[in-house]
Amino acid sequence: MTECLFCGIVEGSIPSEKVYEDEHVIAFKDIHAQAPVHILVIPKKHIPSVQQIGEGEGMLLGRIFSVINRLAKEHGLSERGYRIVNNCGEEGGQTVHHIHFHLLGGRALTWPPG
Ligand code: D5M
Repeated sequence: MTECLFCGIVEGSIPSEKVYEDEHVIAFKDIHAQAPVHILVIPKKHIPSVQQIGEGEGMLLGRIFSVINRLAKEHGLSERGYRIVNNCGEEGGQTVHHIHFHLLGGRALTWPPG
């Protein structure tokens, strides 16, 4: 069994509330939701963080952002606006070391973040 929590979700050995899946990308509800809509969008491929994105990963990133766009529409966020967050490394607040993008919306979000 994998030691990576999100690889476990990809494999199905760890349960999740999936809202999207294709060959390369999955999206599921964040277990500690910080907004009415809080979805994590991840590549199935294990990439630890933004810092390990390789030259050949452009297509995958484009796909991730098109999934985010689709999910934002499906969850009624397109008109209202929303936030996409990536935490990178210790001081960036990253706790799960499999790259993921938070899609947050459904309330007025404040800035700057903590
Ligand atoms: O975000 C990691 C996020 O992962 C954090 O918001 C909680 C979420 N999380 C942790 N475990 C699970 C499971 N099992 N299902 C769904 N969501 C989960 P980071 O940016 O690394 O701080």
